[in-house]
Amino acid sequence: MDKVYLKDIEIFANHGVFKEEKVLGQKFILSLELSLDFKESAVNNDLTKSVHYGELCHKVEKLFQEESCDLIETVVDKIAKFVLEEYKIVKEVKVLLKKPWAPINRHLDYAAVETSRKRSIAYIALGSNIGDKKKYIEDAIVKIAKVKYVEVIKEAEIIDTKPWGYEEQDDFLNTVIGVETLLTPQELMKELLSIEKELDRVRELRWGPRTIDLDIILFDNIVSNDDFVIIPHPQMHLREFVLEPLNQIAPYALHPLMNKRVFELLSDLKR
Ligand code: PH2
Ligand code: MG
Ligand code: MG
Repeated sequence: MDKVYLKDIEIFANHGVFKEEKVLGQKFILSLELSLDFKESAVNNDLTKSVHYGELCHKVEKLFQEESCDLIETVVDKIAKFVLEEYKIVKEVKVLLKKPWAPINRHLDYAAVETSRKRSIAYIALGSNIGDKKKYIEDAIVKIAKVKYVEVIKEAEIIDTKPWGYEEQDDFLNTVIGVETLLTPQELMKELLSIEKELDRVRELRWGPRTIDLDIILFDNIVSNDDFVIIPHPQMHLREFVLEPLNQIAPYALHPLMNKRVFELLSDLKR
């Protein structure tokens, strides 16, 4: 991947936990590393297909001084999200912030934090089998689209399906959507759980009836065993109600553990 760097920009600002830091201010040293593909801009000598680092530097400096934060962690996260929102061509950004005058009663070169954020593609499966199922699914999609740093980019058809796993329950409506997001899988999962709550979800029976179920199916090519979000979804390859709609919007998406594309998983399952 190509890179654009801004290294060691000196900015005076008022971030800090202590009151004195907010009043007096201090020197900060900020560095950015942007990952993008600027081949087209290079070949055509065209700045519009890359990132103007001068403009970037001034915009970031303005954001940096706009408000005072207690934590430099908050500052780097804000800058990383800003860069990805402002420059669609940037795929990933790393932000390093040094505080050489950190008032901790010691001599030190600097205290610093670093973070990175990237643009990710995730697929979310939606299911409902209680009440106005279609409305629950549509409302969930509207709510997902309103989440900050989440954009719905693809929607499959809503399909009727027979209950899978626990069969003594009403038929389901299911679909899958694709989103582009700056959130991590954990952050996205938190948002989905809160939307489930807003849409009357109560958890009683595993695989039992629900107003709405929102599951992250795939997230880039991430494999995660995190208890809170397991990715890929451990049963996705066994469920036609997931693979069928997913195949409509992302037939070539890759299952990173099975090393198969969605259309292959679907034809394997149907056989
Ligand atoms: N979800 C389950 C269990 N069984 N069956 C269908 N048809 N659709 C679902 O969304 C579904 C299910 C647990 O998440
Ligand atoms: Mg589920
Ligand atoms: Mg679920």
